Parts: sequence; structure tokens; C-alpha cells
Amino acid sequence: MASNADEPVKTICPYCGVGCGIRVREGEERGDMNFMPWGDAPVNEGSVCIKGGAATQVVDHEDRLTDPLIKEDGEFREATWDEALSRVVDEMESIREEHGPDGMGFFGSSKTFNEENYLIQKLARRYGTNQVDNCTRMCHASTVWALRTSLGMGAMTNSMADLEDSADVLWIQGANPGEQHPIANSQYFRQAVLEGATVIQVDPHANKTTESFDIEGTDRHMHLQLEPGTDIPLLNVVLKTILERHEAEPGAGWIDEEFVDDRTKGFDHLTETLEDFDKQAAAEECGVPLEDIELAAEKYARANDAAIFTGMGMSQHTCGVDNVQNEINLALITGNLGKPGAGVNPLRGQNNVQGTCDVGAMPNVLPGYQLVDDDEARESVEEVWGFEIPAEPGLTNVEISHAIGDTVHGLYVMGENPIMSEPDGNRTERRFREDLGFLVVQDIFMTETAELADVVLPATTWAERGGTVTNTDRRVQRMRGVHKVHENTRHDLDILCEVGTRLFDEGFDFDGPEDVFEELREVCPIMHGMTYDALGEEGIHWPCYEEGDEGDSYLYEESFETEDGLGRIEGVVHQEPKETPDEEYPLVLTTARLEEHYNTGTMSRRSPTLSRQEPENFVDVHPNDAERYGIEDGDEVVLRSRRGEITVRADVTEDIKEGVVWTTPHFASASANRLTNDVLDERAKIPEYKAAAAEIEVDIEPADGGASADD
Ligand SMILES: Nc1nc2c(c(=O)[nH]1)N[C@H]1C(S)=C(S)[C@@H](COP(=O)(O)OP(=O)(O)OC[C@H]3O[C@@H](n4cnc5c(=O)[nH]c(N)nc54)[C@H](O)[C@@H]3O)O[C@H]1N2
Ligand SMILES: Nc1nc2c(c(=O)[nH]1)N[C@H]1C(S)=C(S)[C@@H](COP(=O)(O)OP(=O)(O)OC[C@H]3O[C@@H](n4cnc5c(=O)[nH]c(N)nc54)[C@H](O)[C@@H]3O)O[C@H]1N2
Ligand code: SF4
Ligand SMILES: [Mo]
Repeated sequence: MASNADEPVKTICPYCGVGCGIRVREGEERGDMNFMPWGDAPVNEGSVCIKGGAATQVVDHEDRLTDPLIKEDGEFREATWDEALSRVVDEMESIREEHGPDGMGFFGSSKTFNEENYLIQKLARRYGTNQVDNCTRMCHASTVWALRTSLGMGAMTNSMADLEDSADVLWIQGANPGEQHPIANSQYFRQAVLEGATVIQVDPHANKTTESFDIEGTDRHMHLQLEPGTDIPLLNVVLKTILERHEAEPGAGWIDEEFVDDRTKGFDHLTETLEDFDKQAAAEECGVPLEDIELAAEKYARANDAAIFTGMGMSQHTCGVDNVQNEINLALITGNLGKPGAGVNPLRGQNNVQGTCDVGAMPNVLPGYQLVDDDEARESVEEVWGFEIPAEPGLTNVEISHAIGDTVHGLYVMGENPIMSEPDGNRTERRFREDLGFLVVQDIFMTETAELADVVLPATTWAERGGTVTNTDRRVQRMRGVHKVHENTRHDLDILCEVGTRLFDEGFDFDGPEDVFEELREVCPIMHGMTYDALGEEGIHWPCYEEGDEGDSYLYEESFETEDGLGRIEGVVHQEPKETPDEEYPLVLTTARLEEHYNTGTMSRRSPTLSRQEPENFVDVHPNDAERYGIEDGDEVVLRSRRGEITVRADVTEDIKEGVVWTTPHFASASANRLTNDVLDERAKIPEYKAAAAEIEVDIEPADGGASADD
């Protein structure tokens, strides 16, 4: 796993779910960690985006945590590992005695490896609770829910590589791959367009994805700039248009009748739902001309193979599950599933968010998406683990935060930063500060969440250890670490093994990541056929049930993985965001990301290359709104919601729709999450980060340092 010093190791970029291969070399000096391209890496063939190229910059950053810390009288002091771990174990034991096992919550980390997330969920379940979750809850929980219930598996149905040759239309809704998955966009999507594919982008904001498809000599890009939260009506216009054309010209290929008859159920439900649907009124609600939506519908339905890509603009709504269900409806009625260049594809966020879910770090599923309340599934895992698994699904991570002080008294947070990433940050912070009995944070930096911890455990980074991660198209790949380990830090895996062993004697004694992987594959059918040797440098897509299986680049060729093998169509109706504009808060606030920053910014804000490009937060405001509120481009403005306010620079631009303001969650001093609403999708429990009500005004008393004083 480790190399000789100076020898570059082949590993995977620690940022996004594209899973680009990179090489890393350790120099002689501390702080001398070098990035090198990996020319024939399977996903990216050597190309990287700005983040991949800058990834090594934070490995030896001076802010790295170096020793375990224990808080005493409100101040941290350095502690030995033995002291810190004893404290963690004692607190966990006393919480269980006093409140039972559901008194604890566990946050896995999509920044850590499959083996580590496998261990944290095993630890939670051995402790006696299913209360373990990860950032997918704030990310694609709704997508995973819709895909799993309607098609069978909570993952991309296709892969990036099978687009290139075959997709005729790329339908990109609520995703900005030009910035968030840049290599997928440049290497696969743009390539498909150069070869003749058309792109339909559905997003309220113009961005680098929009720019990237303005290719000279081609006119194959449409941008439907809708109002945030109107994706259901927009897709209903698309669906109704296809149904109408089919009725006018049956058999002309608008609907794939054979596919609908043989492989789906629920078509009648869809037609009934749309029977009295008024397309003109819906288009007005979306703020998009009806003829543009109709043209997009035609292009999608007329394509031989059309692939849908779906992102946070769809998932992060209280109607997130229904949003994605409507995309599934579109793919099913046109037969765009179970073949190359098609499908419904969530571009997964973090470098290992797919894997973190696959290995069971979620409150309702065991490894391999086996439902925790399914007796047979539970028993098969219990046989390997040798202890009883609780049958009741646990709370999700945002629910765990909501239950702090009520049923939840202790939290084990590995590699997440909920104080900045969860919605309604002011309230989240109050709960963590005032109502949480015990908090342990295992991270590489002193995050906003770690500041509030009782014990902080310093972990090694991705560059210092080995394990596996699973990218957005289900490719399980090995990461390899260089020799050195920073100061007195420990690998996440070793920390979890030690905590587990101190608590339970058995079940947590592993000889490194490969040993953990061997147990993981025993309990996880979709990864059962994988070994470290077989993964090699190319990796393997799941499902890989038996050794020697190559894995599938697309799913559902013959049938869906539902109980009856059919894909489920279900008509859905518009639901407004839970908070809509009114006189007091007249604007729609939506939040999303920048290419140069990453989630809560703990890594990207410390990278000189990345933070130089975008040093502070800002808000995009349409020129008509700017005029209405007396705002000039570059002014400091106060952006306010019912839950809080931030002071940021105004960027007056036509990139955003009138009546909508757009900002980011990346910066500690002015995070979007001071403003966002913590209402959840009922089923998937994902927060509505993409729509709230806000007001804006010029800052008459600019705060000292304003929004620019970020660490
Ligand atoms: N550079 C960079 N890359 C990243 C990340 C990062 O922070 N920075 N984070 C990673 C993670 S964890 C994730 S989950 C992915 C996320 O990647 P994306 O899914 O692309 O996420 P966002 O940028 O949050 O949102 C996508 C788009 O949704 C649009 N949008 C907002 N509201 C709506 C709406 O109501 N409807 C529609 N249709 N669109 C809407 C926004 O304008 C935005 O362009 O990126 C990953 N990659
Ligand atoms: N307003 C708004 N809020 C959002 C979103 C949005 O679009 N808008 N998007 C949501 C989404 S999609 C997501 S995924 C979440 C992300 O929410 P989080 O997962 O909380 O955010 P990250 O910044 O990715 O946190 C990862 C943490 O892991 C640490 N880390 C990195 N490497 C390691 C390691 O090897 N070991 C350990 N132990 N720690 C490590 C980092 O320092 C960092 O603190 O944010 C959500 N919040
Ligand atoms: S596209 Fe994603 S995985 Fe590839 S280099 Fe950029 S951040 Fe890393
Ligand atoms: Mo995410």
C-alpha cells in the first residue's frame, strides 16, 4: 500500500465523485507533497480539474490537526491517544447506560474510504443503534430513494464512458457538471456534443456548464432557465407534450410502447395525473416559454438514446423524491433505460459518497442496500458479525441534529462539518453548543464543528493511507498512500478499530484495510466478487456478485431490480417549496457551488490556488432587482431570511433570473446555511437547500471585515 519515498503512488483525487486517477509523490521535506498526472488513469486519462491539480496543497497545511485534544473548562488541551480514546469510550458507555443506544448518533464520511465507513456503521450497530448516516442525506438521498423504489438500485443507471459513443441527447437538470464534475463534463459530455449530441440544461442560473456547450459551429444546446422549485411542472409539460404527440401519431416512436407494456407499470397513473394538466399555465409558473419546453421534449423523445443527469437542483427540495420520480417517468415511457447512452444518472458528489452508502452507513440499510427491517437480510449479516442488529431504522443525520437534547445526547462525527453544512446553521449551532452532552469529532482540520467538540481526534489524510472508494458510476477503485504520516495523527480505520475493540473486545480487530474489505465483501452481495487484487488499477463497477465478474457499465438490460422486475411509473403533481416569497421576504433564495471551492471549504479555503480564485462569498442578483433595491455591482449587501443574515458582495448579473438570489455554502464567515430552511422531504429527509424566501439590502454599516475575513 505504501511506497518507497520519492516513488509516486497511483491514487484517486480526494474531491468529487468523478473519481479521477492522480499520482502523488512525497518529497524529503515536510510540506513537500507533489501532485503528478496519471496518464492512463481509467476515468480521466491524465486530465484533472483545478481541484485535482491542487489536491496535495492541503495535505501538509500548517493548520492540520497534530494531536488528540480534550476540552477542559471550555479550552482544548493536548492529550495522549490513550486519554482521548478512553474518554470517548467512557462517554459512549455512560450515554448508553443512561439513554440507551439511540442516545448516540454516528456520522460516517464520504471523504473517507469504504472500509472506514463499513467500520463506523458496524460500530453503530454493535453499539445497538441504526442511527448512522452520511452526507448523502443532504445530497442525493431523494434521488437514491426514487431510483431504489422505482428501478431497484440507488445509483447511476449508466456510466460516463457509455455516453460518449451513444447518447444523442444529454438532459442535465439541476446539475452543473462544468464546475462540480469538470472532468465528466469536459471528457465525456462535451465529447458527446462534439460528436453530435444535443444538451438540454434545466437550471435557474447560467454557469460554466452553459458556457461549455457554446461550441463554435454547433447549435446543440438549450438552456431552460426555470424558477427554482418548478421542476415538476416543467417535466409535466415535457411528459404531456410527449403523450399528446403520441396520441396524434401513434406508433411514430414518441412513446416506446413495447417497453412500456413489457417492462413498466403505472403508465395509466401518469396519463390520469396529466389529464387536466394545463401546459400553458405550468410554463408560466416555470417562467419558461411553452414552445421552448415543447421543443426540448421533442428532442428528448426523438433521440435514439437520451441520458438524464440529475443534481442538487432536483434533489434538495421537499419534493426531491417526486422531482426525480418525474425524470424516471420520462426515461421509462421513452424506453431510455437498460441500454448504453441512456438512463437516469445522479452525478454523485463526494469522492466516496456512493461507497459510503453502498457499505451501509445509512440508518435504513445494511451493506449492499439490504433493508435493515428485512429479517432475512439482517440475519444473513448477523451470521457474519456474530451479534444482533437492531431492526428499527434509525434517525437520519439532519433528524439526529434536530433530536439533540431530546433523544440524542452524544455524537460521533467522522469527517463531516454539520455546523456549516446542515440547514438553518444558527439553530444547528445552538443545539450542538447548548444541548449536546458529548461530541467527538474525527477530522484533519479544526472545523467549525470540531470547535464545539469535547474530544477531537486527528486523522490522517487521503494521501497518507490506502483503501477503496467508489465513484459516481459505481467504479470501486483503490487509493494508495505514501509512506509518511503527519505528526501524531492516526488513520480513520485504526481509530475506529481501537474504539470498537475497547468497547466490545471482538469484531474490530483488523489487520489493515484489505482485511476489512474481505469482511465487507462477505456481507455486501453487490461487491462480493471483488478483491484488492482484482480491483488492480482499473477498478471494477458494481454489481460484481462473483469473482471474475467484470461489473456492469449500465444496469437493467433485461429487467429492473424491483420485486416484480418492472420499472415503476408514477405521475406527480407540483408542490411549492415550503417557504415562498411574501412581502417581507420577496425574493427566492437558492444556493449552490463554485468550481474553485468545495462544500464547507475546510480543504479548498486552505488551498492557495483555489482560494486565490474566489476568496469570499457573494450573491448573484439580477440587474432589475439590483435597481429595485438600489444595489450597485460590488456593493456589500445584507442577505436575510427568517433564520439569519449574512453580509456579502453583490454580483449584479443576468446569469440569474429576476426575483431569485443565488449564493454558496463554502465560506465560514458568510455561509448560505445561516439562511436556509431546515424543512425536509418527507420520505428521503433531505433539506430544502434550493428554495427559501429572502430579502436583500445595501449594508449601511458594513461589519468590520465583512464577508471577506475567512480563515
Ligand atoms: N467544485 C466543486 N465540486 C463539487 C462540490 C463542490 O462543493 N465544489 N461538491 C460535490 C458535491 S458534495 C456534490 S453533491 C456535487 C453537486 O453538484 P451539483 O448537483 O451540480 O450541485 P449544485 O452546484 O449545488 O447545484 C446544481 C445546480 O442546481 C441549480 N438549481 C438551484 N435551484 C434549482 C431548482 O430549483 N431547479 C433546478 N433545476 N436547478 C436548480 C443551481 O443553480 C446549480 O447550477 O458536486 C460535487 N463537486
Ligand atoms: N446551502 C447548502 N448547503 C449544503 C449544500 C448545498 O447545496 N447548499 N449541499 C449539501 C451537500 S450535497 C453535501 S454533500 C454536504 C456536505 O457536508 P459535509 O460533509 O459536512 O461537508 P464537507 O466540507 O465535505 O466535510 C467533510 C469533512 O471531512 C474532513 N475530511 C477530509 N478528509 C478527511 C479524512 O480523510 N478523514 C477525516 N476523518 N476527515 C476528513 C474535512 O476536513 C471536512 O471537515 O453539504 C450540504 N450543504
Ligand atoms: S473532476 Fe472531480 S475527481 Fe476529477 S480532478 Fe476534478 S475534483 Fe478531482
Ligand atoms: Mo453532496
